Amino acid sequence: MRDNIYADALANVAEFRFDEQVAAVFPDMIQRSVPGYGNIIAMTGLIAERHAQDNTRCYDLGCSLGASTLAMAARLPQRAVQFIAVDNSPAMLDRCRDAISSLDNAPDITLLCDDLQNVPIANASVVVLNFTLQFVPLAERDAVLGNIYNGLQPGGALVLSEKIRFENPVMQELTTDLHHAFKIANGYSALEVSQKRNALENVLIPETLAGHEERLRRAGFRNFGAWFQCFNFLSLVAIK
Ligand code: GEK
Repeated sequence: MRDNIYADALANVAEFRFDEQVAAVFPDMIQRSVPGYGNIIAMTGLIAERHAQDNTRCYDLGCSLGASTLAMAARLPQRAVQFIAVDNSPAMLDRCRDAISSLDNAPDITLLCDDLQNVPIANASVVVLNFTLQFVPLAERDAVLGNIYNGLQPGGALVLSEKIRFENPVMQELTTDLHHAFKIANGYSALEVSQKRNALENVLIPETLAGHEERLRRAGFRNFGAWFQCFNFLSLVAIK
């Protein structure tokens, strides 16, 4: 289904929420809004294949419709890993459950409808945070990363993908403009781009690459780096 949520002029643009309306159009919305999304999901599967250890867990925090979990599961057939997919949006999780159960040979995935901050991470070899930490209040992000570090097995990997901002104003303006051009090229109107930006204003709080690196270090990670970037969208991998 095509994302037309912000196509008509709205008298009041409400704060963005992951409700039924968004869940219904989510695959189209994220493909047309996040440059590199398809690559990041596919490579998440490859990273999981490299780092998953038997008799451990692979977590997908903020799983939406389960794209990252399914990419991991596809690369890890017949492996003794448990997949745990978490999202606090019931609309997303219902659709995720339907999508998984409609698959032939559906992988065994535990779905948790909860705030990811309530989910203890234990015996993990892979943890994925694909475009989710950006929605967690800033003051709570250190605890999320600490929880992940503590729950990872040695050799385990965290994939952290985020929209970022730049300290350098020229780079900030350039990447913002290019991201908007990407959305226009994908069929969104200038009105849709601007109303969506307003809806996300206080909901999606991007940080700089340096901010993410400092947090990873505070959490305990010593080995990490960016493996993908397109404009102001970045993915990091951190190894325990
Ligand atoms: C993908 N990873 O397709 N606890 C649990 N879930 C949360 C929380 C929270 N505190 N905050 C937000 N979410 C997915 C895409 S979308 C990214 C992730 C985007 C959930 C929220 O309900 C939504 O489903 C997801 O995180 C973010 O690769 O829409 O830009």
